[in-house]
Amino acid sequence: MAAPGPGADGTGQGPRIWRFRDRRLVLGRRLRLMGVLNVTPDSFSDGGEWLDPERAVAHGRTLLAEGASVIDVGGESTRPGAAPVAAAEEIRRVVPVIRALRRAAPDAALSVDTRKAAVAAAALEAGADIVNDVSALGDPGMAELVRATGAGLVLMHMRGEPATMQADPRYTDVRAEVRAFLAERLDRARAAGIAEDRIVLDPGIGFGKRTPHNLALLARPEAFRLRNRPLLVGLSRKRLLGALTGRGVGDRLAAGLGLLAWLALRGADLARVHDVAASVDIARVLAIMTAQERRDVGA
Ligand code: HH2
Repeated sequence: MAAPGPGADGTGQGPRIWRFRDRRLVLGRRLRLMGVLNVTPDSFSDGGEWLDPERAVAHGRTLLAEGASVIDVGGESTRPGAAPVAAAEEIRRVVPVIRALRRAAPDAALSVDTRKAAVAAAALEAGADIVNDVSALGDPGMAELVRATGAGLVLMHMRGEPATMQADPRYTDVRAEVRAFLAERLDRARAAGIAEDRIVLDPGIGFGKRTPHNLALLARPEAFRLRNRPLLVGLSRKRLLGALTGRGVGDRLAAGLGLLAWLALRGADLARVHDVAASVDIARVLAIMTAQERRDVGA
């Protein structure tokens, strides 16, 4: 059976619109990229690189120029074993960068990668549009904040907490369990009054999952397309790529692009990556080839 291509999801329903604040992103035509901008001292692949706000803003602008559809600014590492960061410190890290990026790129879609409603509130106030919440509404204040501001929301699956999530994660049926979790959080968001078209779903590669779990999730990303919402997958430079190739964190570009191509062909809508320029080229070429194949089949 042919893999579902960009715009297809097994139900044949695309394009999909993602709304956030007064902006929107049309998804489903080709894989779009969310560029990672970590302003942390300890992120696993780029920790410390963008700590200086001026350098961070310049890098964000570069990612936009390379074709990122969203810039995701994060002030807390959620890598396995990471220690939690206080809200005040996270705010100190992300707010100046978001404010400056908003000024520099008034039309850009900006997200804040945080689990804390207080951080999300400060980031939205500074000009962010989207809350990328890897705890999927774990903070009781988050849903109301997102509803009241009209922000976009990423709901991601995580088993446990970053500090301990890789200790011994077990699943009976990882796909079914991740899907059920996302369905429950999607219901929770809708019950809180968040419009469905603000929401994107993410199976959370590497968050409380071992390699066989990650591979099972990646094999069928369409399993997580609930209510025809867009799908985001984060893979850039992750440990999984090291497990598959034996390569260190600085040497996983080709492996990541291979998985990116797979996701594009399976109809994922967004990928969260560090290496935007190369990813944009792959997404473009695959979209062109998929369209060509359709024309040939239709001819
Ligand atoms: N992965 C990371 C952080 N945020 N958000 C979503 N929605 N999906 C992901 O897969 C995801 C995410 C971890 O990657 P990174 O930001 O590179 O590392 P760190 O957490 O160490 O800052």
